[in-house]
Amino acid sequence: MQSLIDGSSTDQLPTDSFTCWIMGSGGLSTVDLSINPADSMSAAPGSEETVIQGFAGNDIIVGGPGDEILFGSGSDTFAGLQDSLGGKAYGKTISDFTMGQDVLDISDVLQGYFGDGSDLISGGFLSFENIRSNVDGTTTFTLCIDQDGHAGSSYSRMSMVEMTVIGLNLGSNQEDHATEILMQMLNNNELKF
Ligand SMILES: [Ca+2]
Repeated sequence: MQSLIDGSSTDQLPTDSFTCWIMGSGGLSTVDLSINPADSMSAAPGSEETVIQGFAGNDIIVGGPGDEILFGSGSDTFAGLQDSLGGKAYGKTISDFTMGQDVLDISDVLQGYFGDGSDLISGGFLSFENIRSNVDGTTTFTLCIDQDGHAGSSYSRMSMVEMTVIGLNLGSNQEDHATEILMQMLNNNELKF
């Protein structure tokens, strides 16, 4: 950790990080982390993000209130994403969401949703934005959420998490990609709502 000296042209922000290893014994392991990142909101992207990493095995990775990068191996459930909402600098990043393995739990974010998931886009609850294919075959997008959908007026659309996903199969029509992502996640039971 470096010292931050006000007023010097050679100031550098401290760049601490830690890794949280969650080791289970065959079942699910849980951990609740409460993290207050440094107070600067103007630092370069990444420098104020906390990295939370699951271990091999099946973990429930619960985000805290700060800007975080979440990833793990095994079959992981990513939750606690409601803490991304509301003025965070960068929000959450899930860097290795794997189709057929991982689960995104937004059950505590949605308000009053009782559907089967297929109308999450049309109902205005979810939007998949800035979808782009990476050279390594993964897909990256920003998942935005309106907690009570088009019909509710208590919440409006906010960016929730940037996800890089392994194993999506997207067609050639860009306008279909959001629906394709939603349906593939639903078909794999990878969206808990
Ligand atoms: Ca709304």
